[in-house]
Amino acid sequence: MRKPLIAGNWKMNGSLALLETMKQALSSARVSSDVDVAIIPPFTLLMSAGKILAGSSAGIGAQTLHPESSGAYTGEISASMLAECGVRYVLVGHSERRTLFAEDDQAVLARVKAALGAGLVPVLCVGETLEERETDRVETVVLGQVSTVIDALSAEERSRLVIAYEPVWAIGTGRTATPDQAQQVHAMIRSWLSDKDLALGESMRLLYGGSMKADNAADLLSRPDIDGGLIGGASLKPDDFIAICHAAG
Ligand code: 3PY
Repeated sequence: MRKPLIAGNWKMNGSLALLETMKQALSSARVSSDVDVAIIPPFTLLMSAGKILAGSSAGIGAQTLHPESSGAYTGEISASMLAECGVRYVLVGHSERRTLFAEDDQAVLARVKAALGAGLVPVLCVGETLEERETDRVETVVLGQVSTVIDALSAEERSRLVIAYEPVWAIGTGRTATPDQAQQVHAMIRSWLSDKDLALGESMRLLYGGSMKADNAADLLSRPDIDGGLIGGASLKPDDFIAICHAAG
């Protein structure tokens, strides 16, 4: 009943040429309509992505946004600007934003609210560092990040959110959480959501991110609480990305 979502986070990579190649790959791959697909390129490619990928099965996402709607924020982009580019999804709280750009939980919440206000689907990224895992703080950290956002939203707003669990130690490192480790955290998040609101727990899409690749996707995606993937490096390789989309559906 939860439709899988496979989203490719290109980070500060990609080009017009890669968009064209991805479009060809997606149109010949016949990805199941039971899977949602998203391409999340850098800001500079968003307008072109809308045109190049129009007619393909992929939605467009952005990697971040500013919480204000307009103003003197040199270099920043607002939710309504993203919506005007045809963007559907926006990542919020990716660990690279949290650590490299000092976005704390309140900054993340402000961005989630701005995204929802513009009709975008926020993909809230949460996850623990290696040190937090090794000191048994996975639950405190992950549920802390989830609850800061969920507790500040209305039921209707919560229903429009997607959550991505991305253990920080598995991002860009080539290390992946084992399917059991990932499933355990996903089940913990879902159980917390269900305690709050049973329907929310049952309907919330929980993606796994952190070095998901063509050769480990099927195993991760077979777990009951893993509803898709937020794909880093493998999303830059059209054949690998398509293989992951096929593994989801
Ligand atoms: C990764 O897999 O490296 C990611 O950060 C996906 O967002």
